[in-house]
Amino acid sequence: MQFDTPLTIALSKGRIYKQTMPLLKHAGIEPLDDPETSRKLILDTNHEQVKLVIIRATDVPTYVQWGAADVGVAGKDVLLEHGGEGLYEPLDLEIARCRLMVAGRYGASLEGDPLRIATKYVHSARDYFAARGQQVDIIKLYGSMELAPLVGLSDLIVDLVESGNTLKANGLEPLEHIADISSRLVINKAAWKMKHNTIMQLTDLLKQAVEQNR
Ligand code: PRT
Ligand code: MG
Repeated sequence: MQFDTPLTIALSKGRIYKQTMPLLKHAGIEPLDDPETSRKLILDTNHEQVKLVIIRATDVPTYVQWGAADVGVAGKDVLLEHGGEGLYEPLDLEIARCRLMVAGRYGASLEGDPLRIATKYVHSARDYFAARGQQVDIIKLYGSMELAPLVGLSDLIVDLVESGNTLKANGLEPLEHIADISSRLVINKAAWKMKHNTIMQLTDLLKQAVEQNR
């Protein structure tokens, strides 16, 4: 495709970058550096007008919301916490799939008043237990949630589960399914208007690539 306007794409390193690359390639976009080996935060591509910015997964919606990037790729888990303000979310890229789940020690109960829940996903956890009509105390953590029930910090955790191996290795088990998670294409609302043709074309090509991957 032809890019007649500058376009900045926000991505995080790791699984999202790896799984987005083949989709971008289908759209004719290829980075000139590898973020896993380069320390650059702005990567040039084979199109002079197209740049990739490499940031933390949780920062992608913020960059796109404020227009620092025109488009981005973010996990639905991250979007649920961000709230989606200032963003369009037109396409499920069907990559980096996992499940948001309640987990605890083997045989842990979901009863208890109030239950203590340790999680990075404060909003999703609160909404889930509110819908069940259950009183909970949410303890915000930034990582290693699996530790919390083991040391008595919480009764349960809310975390992402893929294979289940991380839970198992720590003597925990999944208890309740909250949501299926995959990564989404997100678009800044102003860029969607100003750069409509370019972003529409990109979205269509990514959609084709997603369909071919099924
Ligand atoms: O790692 P960092 O702190 O830099 O940021 P991040 O964890 O947000 O980034 P990254 O790249 O790890 O995750 C980016 C996105 O990938 C997330 O926002 C999810 O949408 C998606 N994703 C898909 C996952 C997983 N699968 C996943 N398994 N993100 C994290 N995990 C972790 C999970 O938190 C748990 O610790 O892997 C562990 C569970 O995996 P299993 O296979 O043992 O069940
Ligand atoms: Mg991680």
